[in-house]
Amino acid sequence: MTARTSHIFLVFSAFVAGLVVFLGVFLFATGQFGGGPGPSAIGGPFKLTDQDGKTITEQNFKGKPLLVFFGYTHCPDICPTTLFELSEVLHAMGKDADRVHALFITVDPERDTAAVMKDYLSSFDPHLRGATGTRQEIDAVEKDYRVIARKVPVGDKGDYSMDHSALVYLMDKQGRFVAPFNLTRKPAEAAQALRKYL
Ligand SMILES: [Cu+2]
Repeated sequence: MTARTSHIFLVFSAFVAGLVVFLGVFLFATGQFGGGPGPSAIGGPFKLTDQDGKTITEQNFKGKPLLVFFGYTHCPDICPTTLFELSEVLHAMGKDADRVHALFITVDPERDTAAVMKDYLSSFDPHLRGATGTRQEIDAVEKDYRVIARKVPVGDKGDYSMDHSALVYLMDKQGRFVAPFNLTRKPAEAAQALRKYL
């Protein structure tokens, strides 16, 4: 091997090594490395019923960014506050609010029928849609979004409240999880952040 060809060989090897590292990082970042879904795999297919009684799936929400929030209509504090804040962000979006989806999924389908959800959501921004389903359907979507929710008995008349995690999930137009959506900022700021995903 002459000095010149060995130099070319070295440069070529460095290039291939760089390519392998790049490909490895790319596959890891896109979750294709190792076969299974990565730790960031939040979301996925679902089948639920909206507040009008119509069947909805994740396919109905593709093409627009989606804000998803899990809760229940009997919630005394976190849910109404969060839905109010979401409504303010949607209002701050102006006409662009038509270009996003916002979905409130109940963790209490036994009480939150489609009709109850519809009535409850009439107090909030009209872009907010509600989803309920069978216990199995709700369990499945909770699992996919890593939502923790459990019944807590209140009094002795069979009444209960729900302890539940209260993240708002931002999904992109393709239905992939982006990040938790921060509502602890001014609605106009949150709206500006959301516009990046239109
Ligand atoms: Cu709540």
